[in-house]
Amino acid sequence: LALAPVFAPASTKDGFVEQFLHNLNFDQGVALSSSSATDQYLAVAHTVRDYLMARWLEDLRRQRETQSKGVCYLSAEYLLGRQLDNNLLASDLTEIAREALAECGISLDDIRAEEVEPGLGNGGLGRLAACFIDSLATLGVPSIGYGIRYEYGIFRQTFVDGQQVEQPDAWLTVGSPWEFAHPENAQTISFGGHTETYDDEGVTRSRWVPGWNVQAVPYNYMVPGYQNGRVNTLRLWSAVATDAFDLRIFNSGDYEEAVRAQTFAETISKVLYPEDSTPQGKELRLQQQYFFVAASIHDFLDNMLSEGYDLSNLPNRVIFQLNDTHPVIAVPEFMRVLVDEKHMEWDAAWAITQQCFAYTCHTLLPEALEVWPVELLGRLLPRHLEIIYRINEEFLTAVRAQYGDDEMLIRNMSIIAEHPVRSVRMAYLATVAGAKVNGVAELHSQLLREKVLPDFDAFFPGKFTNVTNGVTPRRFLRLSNPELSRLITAAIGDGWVTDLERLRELEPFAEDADFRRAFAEVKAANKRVLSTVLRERDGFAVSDGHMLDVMVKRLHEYKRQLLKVLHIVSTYEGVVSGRVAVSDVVPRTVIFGAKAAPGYAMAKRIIHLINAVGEVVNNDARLEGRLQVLFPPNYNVTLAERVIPAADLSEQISLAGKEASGTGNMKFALNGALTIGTDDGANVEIRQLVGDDNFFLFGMSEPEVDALETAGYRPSEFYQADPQLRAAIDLIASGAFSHGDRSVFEPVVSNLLYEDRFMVLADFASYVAEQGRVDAAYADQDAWTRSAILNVARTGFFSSDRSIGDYIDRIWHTPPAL
Ligand code: 26M
Repeated sequence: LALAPVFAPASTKDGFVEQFLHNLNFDQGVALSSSSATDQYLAVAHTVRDYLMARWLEDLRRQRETQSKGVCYLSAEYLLGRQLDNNLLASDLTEIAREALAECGISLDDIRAEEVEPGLGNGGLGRLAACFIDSLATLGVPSIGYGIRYEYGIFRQTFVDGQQVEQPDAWLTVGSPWEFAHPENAQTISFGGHTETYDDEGVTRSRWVPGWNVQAVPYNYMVPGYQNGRVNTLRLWSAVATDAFDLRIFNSGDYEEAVRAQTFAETISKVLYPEDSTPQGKELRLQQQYFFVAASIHDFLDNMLSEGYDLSNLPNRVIFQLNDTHPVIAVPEFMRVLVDEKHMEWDAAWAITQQCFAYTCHTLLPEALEVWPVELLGRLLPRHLEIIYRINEEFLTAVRAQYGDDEMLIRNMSIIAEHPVRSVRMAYLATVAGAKVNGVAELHSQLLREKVLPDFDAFFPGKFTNVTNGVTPRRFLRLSNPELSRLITAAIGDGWVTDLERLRELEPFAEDADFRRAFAEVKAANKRVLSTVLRERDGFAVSDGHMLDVMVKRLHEYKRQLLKVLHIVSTYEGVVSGRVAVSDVVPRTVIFGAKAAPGYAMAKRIIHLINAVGEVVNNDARLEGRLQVLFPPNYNVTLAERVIPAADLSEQISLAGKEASGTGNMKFALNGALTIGTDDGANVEIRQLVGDDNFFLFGMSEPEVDALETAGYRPSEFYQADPQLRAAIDLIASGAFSHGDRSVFEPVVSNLLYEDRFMVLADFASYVAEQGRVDAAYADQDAWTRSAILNVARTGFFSSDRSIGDYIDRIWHTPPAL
């Protein structure tokens, strides 16, 4: 009965047409002749879904039935991007769909444009999670992704007078055809209340008496592997009120209050927090975190374990991978289930927990490390706070046993910080609890061990490891750059799509003049496509024949968009002051894309400055159109897929030691852009792989940054000593980009001169000199193309398939694919 055959449409044009028309009629309730583009998009999506369904149901069943070890990837963010194209590619239906729709008088390209991307993430961390679930499915790893189904994803960015204005991202308004709600599998998640002890046949136990609860309703998303017949699951939780949301009000019978209180529960999954580096310690954010990890853990324990499962075997059955500290509250929740609910001994439960979790750190910035005030945690999750205290006590006892009563060491290693307010350090909790802790690039992992958590590295030998990030070659090469994909496949076959190291076979083609010509034509074609997109999307006119110089990433001071701005201003100033002949300016179009956290005032000022500089530079006839600055609003995955394949130059210019890895850097190199970058994050590994001749390195190294910091950094000295830098800063300060109003960018200028935490001024001269080398190199187009080809050929290492392989070898030890 359970094995009743599942219907799958025929993988032919006619099969697709039939299913499409069926879905248009029966799901959308419209005839083809009266259907809107939205109807058509939804019906196409449902059709693709129908092809994948049989495989999905089969994989869901297998994952439940096999008791082999699997991965639960816990992430508060998944920045998925559009699904239709990806799912068509994965199921090898793209051409069939195109022909089928053409027969109905519909263009597949028009249909694609209808999809609103699910932007359930901020930036690198969320996009990494999306790449990882793609690789997990493609590699056939038993796994499930767990997260939150935010009703509003990352805000839509608009510019008003050059300043960022945020709009809500109502991505669900036409409904999402890729999700399946399962209210029958909802979990009840509790909050608040108090704890108590009780006598259980002579054993004193603790229990949590919660104050309120919400329902967590799972929504399943298909995650198809690339043409391998596998379909994994992404399970995102949505909050709905229970009948008895606030247990106190419910019991008192205050009906109106009970109804009013219900809407409150549903705020939990309402909106993604748009910060990507500075946690604000907001109560709702902690509610979100506990909400999704508690639901996920219970979902796994309830549905994935066989009857009467011996919990001491859990380490052979599951590993929960913590994507940064956001899901770390899972650790005390898991302990609470084992000890309070399953009545396991503390020591046994802790031994299991320490094998079932692993933690990935994504930062080095101290302000980005999450801490939760004890007051807040104790109010929301009183039992979890008790458990954290006990974990800490036993940990510190072990530290004392090894090192004696070194009070400074104990304070430094304690999971509980005492200042400025008593708080739980989530990274420390994750490090103590995790079987492994990994950084996301070689340099980052090294600095994590040596600078951020050295005491923990000494205390837990072998716990720290590295897994360098990667990106999925399906979305970021095969789909986003179809022309380059065709060229590569014509040269070396199509095995690279799932075995990206095979791009190495392209190396000899760098010496082939015909191949170089074809490669350059692809780049030019991609620029024309981008130019059309930016004209239609934003009304921009992109000049022909320019070097396309791109800096796209979240706006943050450490990423140093300001360094790029100073370079632009300096070039502009050179021409208008007569220091440089305009004919000597190598024509460039600089493209920025960046969202600022809404509460990050300096980041927003920098956005304003970029727009203001663009306004002036783009309209000054003295530049003869040789320098263009474009800042399309609302940079997202969809735009990334257009910009990256068109880029000549990739800007990866963070202060050394601050960017954990970067993943945009990998996407650009894979698409044949050359990088100008510092020795930071994964740039280090990119440069090692592509070779010094094919990478523009500048700036201080991390040890040099460290030395300058120690010696005392005074940015004004750099300003005084460098006339070119002085002229650029003076021009901004003069009001040249703010209609003569000196006050507008005064905070930016002052910050650079008197603080400059990320040493923009110290690296300015080196950056400008290296940009000179970029200009010179670009003059020899054929040599540039040769370098670009070598970048593609040598960066196959950065496939997320390789990253996942490393997680399996170094951390998860999961068996090979089913
Ligand atoms: C925390 C608290 C409250 C609200 C939001 C947050 C938060 C959300 C996202 C904090 C950090 C977040 O992301 C950090 C991030 O994206 N880090 C980047 O991770 C990438 C993948 O590993 C790296 O490539 C980048 O270098 C790193 O900056």
